[in-house]
Amino acid sequence: MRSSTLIMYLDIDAFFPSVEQARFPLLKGKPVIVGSGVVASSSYEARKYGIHAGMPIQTALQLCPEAIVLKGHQPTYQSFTQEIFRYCTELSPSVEVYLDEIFCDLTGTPAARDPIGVARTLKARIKRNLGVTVTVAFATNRMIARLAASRVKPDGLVLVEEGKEEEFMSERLLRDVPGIGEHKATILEQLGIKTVRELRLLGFDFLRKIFGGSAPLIAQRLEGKDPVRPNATPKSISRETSLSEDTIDVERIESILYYLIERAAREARSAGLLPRTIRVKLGYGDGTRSSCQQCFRGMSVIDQEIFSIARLMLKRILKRCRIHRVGVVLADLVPTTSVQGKLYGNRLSHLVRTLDAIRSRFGHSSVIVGKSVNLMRELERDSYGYILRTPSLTK
Ligand code: DCP
Ligand code: CA
Repeated sequence: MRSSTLIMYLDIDAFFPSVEQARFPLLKGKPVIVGSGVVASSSYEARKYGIHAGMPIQTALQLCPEAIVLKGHQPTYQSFTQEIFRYCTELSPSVEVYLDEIFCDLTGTPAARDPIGVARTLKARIKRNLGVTVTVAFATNRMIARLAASRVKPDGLVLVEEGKEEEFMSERLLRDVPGIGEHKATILEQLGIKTVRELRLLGFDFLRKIFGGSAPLIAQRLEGKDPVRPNATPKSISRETSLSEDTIDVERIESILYYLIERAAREARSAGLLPRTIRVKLGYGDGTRSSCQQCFRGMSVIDQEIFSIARLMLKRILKRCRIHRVGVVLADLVPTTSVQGKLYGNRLSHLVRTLDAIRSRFGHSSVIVGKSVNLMRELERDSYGYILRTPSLTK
């Protein structure tokens, strides 16, 4: 049996639209778009027309007027990944899911003896039981596995042999290397440096000039190594959602804002982080946006305290125009341990901590408080909470 790490990476092809095509066979072979306002994902048939995630649906329909547009249904999508997660746990106890991506550590398991055979069986099982195709890649680390999968999509299967990581990496485009980012990749491209091989030729001093303190990490990645930074602190925690119908009803917008704050603040509390800045973002039916940012004088991760500031910010930026999207960002996060003083001492903080404890056992929507009550009749709920129309983001 091989002794080195073996990671299996699995990604569902055209996730949202594939699930819709599996649920409604009449959609098979047709250009399908899932999204609200903008394309969240499109089927491979729609991608042939140049349609891609993030594109306004209006533009997509100009490119392909016969495309079928669906709003999507998050709980159904979740049940598909849960089922695949279950299959993966039969192979290894170490399985992590990120929306439609699964990392499964097969190191030392019986599956590691014949990964390709195991993957073929798994792919067939998923196709038969769930009606969707997945791409599977194996490598000695997550980065290589993920990059390898992106090259063989859809319905792909690939294994990057141990010892071939550096060679595999040298052919990759810089913009595909995690940590380099769109902006730096564009600058380097303008200098005629497009691939990992080309950048490595320039040596570490050049990396230092471009990437500063991140240069050692980038250098390792360019060599095909993927040093995992344990528990890296996120820069911000965001929650945002588009509305099923645009509205000018301030009470409704405030309720949604309150709920988004509840969700973001709960994540900040569970990560032991305190935001120093809060940002409120609005998107209007006519495609325009406005946002407002403010630093806290005293820091807080208490829902009601954040909301009382956010509400004033909302009033400042609200235009007399129908709202399509509401978002909140908690930024400049600092660990609670680095902050002096009694942040958790008052009655409100006692309340949120009690709520956190109940919700972590019974789900977010087991208790509905504050302005979220106003959403009860309006939004669908699962045990996790009201269903946001956009996946939550932590950056
Ligand atoms: N998604 C979204 N908004 C985005 C990008 C993605 O809501 N801006 C959702 C819809 C996708 C799902 O996340 O179906 C998974 O994202 P992927 O990037 O894996 O894209 P797909 O699975 O749709 O396509 P691919 O076949 O390229 O993996
Ligand atoms: Ca996918």
